[in-house]
Parts: sequence; C-alpha cells; structure tokens
Amino acid sequence: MSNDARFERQTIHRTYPSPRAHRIMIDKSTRLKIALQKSGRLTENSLDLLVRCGLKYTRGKDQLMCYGENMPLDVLFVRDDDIPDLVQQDVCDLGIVGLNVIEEKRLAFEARGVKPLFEQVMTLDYGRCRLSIAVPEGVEYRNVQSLRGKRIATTYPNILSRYLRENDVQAEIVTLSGAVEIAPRLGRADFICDLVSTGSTLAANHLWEAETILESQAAIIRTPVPVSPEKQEWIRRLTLRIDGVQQVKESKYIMLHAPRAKLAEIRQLLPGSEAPTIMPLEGSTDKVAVHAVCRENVFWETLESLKAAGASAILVLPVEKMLA
Ligand code: PRT
Ligand code: ZN
Repeated sequence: MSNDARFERQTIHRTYPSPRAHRIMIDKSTRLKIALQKSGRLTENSLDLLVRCGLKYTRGKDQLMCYGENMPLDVLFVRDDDIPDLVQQDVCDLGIVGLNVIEEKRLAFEARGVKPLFEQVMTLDYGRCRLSIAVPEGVEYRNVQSLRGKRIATTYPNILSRYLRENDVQAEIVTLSGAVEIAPRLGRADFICDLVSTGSTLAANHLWEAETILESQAAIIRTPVPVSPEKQEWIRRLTLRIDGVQQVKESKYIMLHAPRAKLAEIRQLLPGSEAPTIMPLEGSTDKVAVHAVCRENVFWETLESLKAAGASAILVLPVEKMLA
C-alpha cells in the first residue's frame, strides 16, 4: 500500500466513522477535498461561496466534514492556520484562507528550507484587512526608522521580519500567539504589528496605525502536485463558477426605454456595462429599449440620472448566475 493510501485509510478510521462517509472518502483520486476555517471570520462567507457555486452537502456527525451530494467535493473544517499545511501535506487539494496566513506560512517554510507546496489560485472578495505596524499614543514615531532597536509584538514574525529587512531596520520581534494589542501596556513590546480592519481595536487600546505592511483578503490555494484528470476538471469548473459568483454579486440587469437622441448620454450613465442591447420599440420611432448588464452596483442616484437624461420604464433586476 502506498503511503498516501495508508494515510487516507488511517484518516478515514479516525475521523469519518459513518459508512456513508467511509464510502465517499475512500475515493481519494476523484473527490476533491477543500479546507475551510471551522469557526471564524472566513467561515460563513466561504461556505456560502461553495453553496452559490451549486454545492449541496450533508454535514458529518462530528461537524468536521461536509460531504458534497451533487459534486465530488468534500469540505474539511479546521483552524485557518492549519489550512496551508493541509494542502502542503496533500491532505486537502484546495483551501480558503487569508493572504496574511498564506504569506506567513510561505515565508516560514522558506526560512526552514522547505519548498511551499501550495499556490494561490484566485483572491476572493471578502476577509479584507491589512497587517499594520501600530504605535501607542504618546510614543514618538516618525517613520519606519523609528522601529530601529525596538521590540515589536506580532503573530506574523516572518512577514514582519521581511519588512524590516527590506527597510534595513534591525528590531526585536516578539512573537505572540494572540492578544497582541495589549503587549505595549504589559511592557512586553514598544510597538505592535497586527491585523486591522475597522481600526476600532487599535483605537480602544490607544494605538494608532503607522505603516501598512500587507494588504490581505481571502484567497483559494491549491496543491501544485498534479491531481487526477477528474479532480483537475472539477477544480477548473469550481474556479469558473467562483469567478461567476464574484462577478454576479455586484451585477444588475437594467432594462429601460430611451429616446434615440439621448442614447449616447444614457449609455454613459450605465455603470460598468460594456455592450448594451438596443432594440426597437413597437409603434415608436423615436424611442428604443436598452438592456444592459451593469457590473457595478446600481444606486438610486444612477436611476435618477438616467431619468433626468430622458430614460423611462427603468427596471433593475438582480443577476443570479453568470458564466463568462
Ligand atoms: O480559530 P482560528 O485560528 O481559525 O481563527 P483566528 O482567530 O486565527 O482567525 P479570525 O477568524 O479572527 O480571522 C480569520 C481571517 O480573517 C484572518 O486570517 C484574516 O485573513 C481575516 N480578517 C479580516 C481578520 C480581520 N479582518 C480582523 N479584523 N482577522 C483578524 N482580525 C482581528 C485583528 O487581529 C484584531 O484583533 O480583528 C481585530 C481588529 O479588527 P478591527 O476591526 O477592530 O480593526
Ligand atoms: Zn488562526
């Protein structure tokens, strides 16, 4: 038995005891396995994304797995920090995790002389945040050189270390596993380097954001190890569907009547639409019907501008699915 097969068998017996799960999991060569965050900021959006891609699933009794009923795709729920490792070890083919975690893991592997075996497939439009250096109120800070010789607390030592190196600054990195924002108050560090989204955590801890060192959002990673043709085909289909889901989110279908004389002006007002369909209107020589997919959000202000430009009978419909 190959190592892979042995590992798979062990995993089945340890984690997936139901006969149904056993039957599904045993087919490692054709069923894709994707790792998602079990409980956290990325969980809901990630599962919702897969559902929008058409996945219908049954939850395992232990809540650690979801089994795809209509797609050969099973979901494994884990801590976000473990996701790149699971892809690295070929336990999962795909994973959804923040760029901050991907980059930190990649640098950590490289520092150990290990080739990272996960690559980014595409970014996703949620989980946005930034990794920033923050300074306690009242502490002098002019620019990155002010970090020289200081202690900086973080859970991202590798990204921070690269940033300091690139800026030719020597400083002490204090690696913590959480609650970084209170490190200066506890006297454990002079500055911090942590994730920020709204900035309210920094404000509540009397810190201000001085430098952004990484912009982050959720992303899909995959193994660079060749997979079976069946799996490859499903990765292709899934990424196309995800692309479609992301495009559709902001998209609207607009229908309106427009005076021919105002067509150019009205087309200019349609947000993010490339080639609207223009059709004659039965019984009218001076008006046409315009149908367009707008790839950006359509606000009330846009409708008011369209009306002011002479458009009438304006309808805005949601777009459910789109395949480019
Ligand atoms: O248990 P597990 O290890 O899976 O979860 P976790 O606690 O490590 O991660 P979680 O759920 O907090 O975040 C998962 C991912 O969401 C992160 O890796 C980022 O990619 C992304 N993300 C987006 C964020 C934030 N926004 C965010 N604001 N992750 C963390 N935060 C924290 C930040 O660390 C700080 O404590 O929120 C606080 C700051 O938020 P604001 O809004 O006050 O600025
Ligand atoms: Zn985590």
